[in-house]
This record gives sequence, structure tokens and C-alpha cells, in this order.
Amino acid sequence: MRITAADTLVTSPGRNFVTLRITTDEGLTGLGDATLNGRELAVEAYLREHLAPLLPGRDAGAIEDTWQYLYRGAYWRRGPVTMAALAAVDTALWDIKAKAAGMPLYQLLGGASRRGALAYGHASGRDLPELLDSVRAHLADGYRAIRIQSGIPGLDSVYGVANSAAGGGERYDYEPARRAAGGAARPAEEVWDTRAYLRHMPSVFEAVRHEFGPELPLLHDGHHRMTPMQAARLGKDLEPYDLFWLEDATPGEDQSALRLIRSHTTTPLAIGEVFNSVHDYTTLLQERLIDYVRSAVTHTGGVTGMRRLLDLAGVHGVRSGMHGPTDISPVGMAAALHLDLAVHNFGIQEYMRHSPRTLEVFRTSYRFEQGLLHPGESPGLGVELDEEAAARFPYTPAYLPVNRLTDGTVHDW
Ligand code: CS2
Ligand code: MG
Repeated sequence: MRITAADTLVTSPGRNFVTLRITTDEGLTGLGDATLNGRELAVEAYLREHLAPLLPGRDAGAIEDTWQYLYRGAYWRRGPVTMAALAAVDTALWDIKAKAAGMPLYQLLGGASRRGALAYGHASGRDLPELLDSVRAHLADGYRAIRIQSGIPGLDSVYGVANSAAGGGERYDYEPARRAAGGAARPAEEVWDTRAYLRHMPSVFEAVRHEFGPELPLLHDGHHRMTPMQAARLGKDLEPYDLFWLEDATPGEDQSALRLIRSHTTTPLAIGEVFNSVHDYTTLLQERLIDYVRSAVTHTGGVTGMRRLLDLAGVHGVRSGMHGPTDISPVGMAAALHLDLAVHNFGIQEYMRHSPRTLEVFRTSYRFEQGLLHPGESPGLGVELDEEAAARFPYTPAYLPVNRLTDGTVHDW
């Protein structure tokens, strides 16, 4: 079976998505997610200008050879744009291969190792009453693990507190990428105060544990903002609340900083959603400095790249915790779920749920039942893209916010 075409599709049903569709001479097509929040057109151009022209005529089944050809052949390897583009090609080829075999992708990856993938949702609130209501809503929706993000007294807007918590947007309309006030296509700016955050968060978890008990798996995302010592302090302060994980406690590329954090706290640590290669993790994995890898199929070289990472993580007792916000498209989410079902060292799957508008464009067969996600039994990934619907939502530039400390210094968002 030969590749005959590779086309990029950009659509924006509430937020921007970049999708690659590969077509073969036997009429089979495959989809790959190439969405990089705030930098979508960079990936689309890399695909359209530099990868797509190389694909027609290639054996659609030669997935590993194509991966190596596009990875090593680029010379300039790794990086978020390159690896998201490569991910889209790889995922689309796995979609095709599984369709050709007449089976869901997870069967090609070794079959099911579990009934379903434990999902976690995002509860948030500007204040405690709103947060507790959000936890109740997620429990009512069937979630059995919940991420806790809270407003911070004295700060106007804080990462992870959903629009709907502020009364705007659709129920699942959490989208951090937006324009600044007045619609100018430039990042909004937010103000951050780590000391206020460190003072506030233990009381938040105290209240959540008091309300919902000791069993419910609770997660929290530090979102890259703390120094190693601040992260060590928060990890220690949260130990009484038995978190499932503390995520991105400090900027992950400073891998050796995790040695310091690890030496102070037993709170489990998760890192890696901004990584794009297994090589970003080597110290973290070899020294067991983290408990979960956070990468997404979409950002880590596809099914091939993610499987390689998860196998190395498994050798070191580290489990998966794949990134699954709304800026991973349903195609990327489906690919994650097939891996979640098959790999042995599964941990948990982030599942923010896409908006109804997004699901008008991407027809999915994965399901969320009793707190577990399952990719479904459709051949391939189990996702189809409705081009008519996609055309109704043209691309609009959007940027993730820029964060500043109270004195104006740019900080990690
Ligand atoms: C967050 C993401 O879900 C998470 O863990 O870190 O929502 C992140 O903020 C977005 O993916 C950025 O586009
Ligand atoms: Mg995160």
C-alpha cells in the first residue's frame, strides 16, 4: 500500500486544531494530531512544506522507517514543532495500518492490559465554594480522580481556573489560549505571586479532603512556576493530603532540580507535558526522580515516540500520565487511549473533555464510563474528521498567556 497524499487541515471549533490526513492508493486514510497550542501554524507549515512532499510513493506500512527517515533525515531534530509534525505523520500511519488489519489500534500494540484507562478531570474554582461545587460536578459526571486548581487570594486570574468557573463559556470551555482584551492577536498577561500560592494551597487541600474524604485521588498542577526549594516545600506541605501527583512542580528541563525536590518530599511527581523526546527524560527516569511521565502522543513523535518513552519509563518503574487537555485534539486523545489500554505501566489519563463544537468536527468512538476511558472497537484510531464541519470554524490566532511576577518580571506561565 503506497501513500498518495498528505494534507493538513486547520480548524477552530472553539480552539485551534491542526490535523494531518494521509491517503493511500488502496483508499484507506489515516489521521494525525499536530496541534501545538499557540504555535499551530508553525507545525502546519513544517508539515505542508517539509514533510508532506516527502511522503507520496512511500510504503504506508513502513512506519518505523518513515519515523527514522523524518527524524534523522531532518538533521535538525527534536523540538516541539518538529516532533508534533512527526507525531502527526506517525499517528496517521498507525491509523492506516490498524484499519488495514481491520482492528482497533490497541490490538496492534499488544492487546488490552486493562478494562479501561482511569481518567482524571479538572475541577477548579476562583474560591473554595466554587471549587467544591466543581469537584461535586466532576464526581457526578463519573470522574474517579480529580485535579484541583484554585484561585489565589489577591490574584485576578490563575492558571487552571476554568472560564466556566467564572461563569463564562460552555461547561467544558476551558481554554487558556486567548487574545488580550480588545481582540489584539497577542498574549494576555497574568500576574503571579508564588508566596501567596504556597501560603494558600495547603488550606485548599485541607478543605477538599475534609469534604470528600481520604480516598479520592487528587492531583495538582504547579505549572512550572516554583523554584526547586519552593516545590520541595509545597510537596512536603501537601503530604498530609496524599496527592496522586504534584505536576510540573518546577521547570522540567532543569532535570537535576528534581533531585532536591525528591530529597524533601514523598509526594509523587509528574513532569513532561512540554517535553517532546525520550531524551528529555533520561536523568529523570534513570534516577527515578519522577513517578509519572506527562508527555502526549501529539507532542512526542506519535505512537512510535510515545511507546519508546513508555517502555523506557517502565524499565525504571515510572508510569504513564499522558497529557490530555482540550488542546490535544480528539485524534491525539484517541491515540493516547489505545496506548493507555495496551501498555503495562499505565498510570492515569488526563481527560478534560472537548466541547460539543469540537465533537461536531471530530467523530470519535472512544467512551468514558464509570471513570474509565476506552478507545472503542472501531478499526484504527476510531476518529473521523468531518471536513464540512471543519470548514465552518476558520483558524483564529490565539496565544497562551504570558505570566509576570508582581514586580513585572516575566515568569513561567
Ligand atoms: C496543563 C495544560 O492540562 C495540563 O496539565 O498543563 O492544560 C496546559 O496548560 C495546556 O496544555 C497549554 O496549552
Ligand atoms: Mg500540566
